[in-house]
Amino acid sequence: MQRIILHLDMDAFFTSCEEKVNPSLKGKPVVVGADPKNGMGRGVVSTANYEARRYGIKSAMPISRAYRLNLDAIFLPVNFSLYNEFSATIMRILKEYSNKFQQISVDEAYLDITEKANDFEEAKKLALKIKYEIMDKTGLTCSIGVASNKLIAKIASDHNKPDGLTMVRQEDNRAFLENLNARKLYGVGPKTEFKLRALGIKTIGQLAAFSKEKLIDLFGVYGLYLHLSANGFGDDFVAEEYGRLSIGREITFEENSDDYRKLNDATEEIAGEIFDELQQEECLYRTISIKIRLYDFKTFTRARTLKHLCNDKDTIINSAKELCREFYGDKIRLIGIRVSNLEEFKGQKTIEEFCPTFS
Ligand code: TTP
Ligand code: MG
Repeated sequence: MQRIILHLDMDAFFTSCEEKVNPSLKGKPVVVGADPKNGMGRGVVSTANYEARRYGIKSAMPISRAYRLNLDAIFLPVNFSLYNEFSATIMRILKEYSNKFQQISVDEAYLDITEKANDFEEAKKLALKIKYEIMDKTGLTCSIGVASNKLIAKIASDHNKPDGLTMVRQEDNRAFLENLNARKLYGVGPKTEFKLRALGIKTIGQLAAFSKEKLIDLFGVYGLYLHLSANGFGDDFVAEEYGRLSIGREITFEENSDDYRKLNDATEEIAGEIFDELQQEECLYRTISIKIRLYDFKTFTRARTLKHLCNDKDTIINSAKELCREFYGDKIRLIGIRVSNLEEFKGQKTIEEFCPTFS
């Protein structure tokens, strides 16, 4: 049975949230990234709004480079709790449209709407309704792709950004992909692109027409994947919704540090962000883990599982600090904290109500 898959991706998500809560930013080039220090920091760009992208500023670029590209851009630090709040509203809206819902990242999700729309015309109406509802409830725009599988739906949502809606019927899969750069295929990065170029392949159409056997010879199973996806075949399974498995954050220090106070400060900062997200998601946790990366990139993880589910910030901080103690005096490059073994709050107000044996 042919399925109808919808992929939604918010437009310039982090900066759009910032503009929504601070409308004076609208129309100006805005860049969100860790440690911005007005463009002088050591962090990288998380995202840039479309005005800033005109200057060539993009995700993953060092902040210092973005600053050189546009001295007038406004640089903002990353405010995860704000984006999580918007994200939770958006995901709640989406879940109302289908229980076959799969959240991929903070601003991106798939919906299987086969049972909600008889054909692509109805699917288009549904997609527009989703766009209007998201605009109405959050004031943000998104781009949607609707197709017969996840691969094409994702490429389609990116096809006409921002505020786009791109429909690709199954019979049009090949034509839609024909002239797109092979890099648009999920999993094709710079290395594969380089190898494909050496074979004279630049577009997905050229990849589709290339010998399947030769691709398998050169790339193994991945070659078969390349052949099938270039020809428009892809996975169309959207799992029924399941809860979050874990919530985590990391901080890379500006300079490697053996100062335990810096480690403790970072622990408190990260724990605060994780706690905000736990509250957003209405989750309790049982396991706290830390990740420590040393100056030479040696990486260690340690974990503690509590007897009971827990919902407070101090337990995250205290457990993480205790687990970190082993690394006092080491030159540390990165610290990460994660809580897992999550369970939904189920409406209870306090931990005592949820778990009467606690305390
Ligand atoms: P994307 O959806 O890739 O980008 P975007 O929403 O900012 O812009 P677009 O309109 O092109 O979809 O990522 C969603 C958010 O994830 C983005 O706003 C910031 C964050 N992010 C990073 O922190 N680092 C990254 O390298 C990327 C790509 C995204
Ligand atoms: Mg996006």
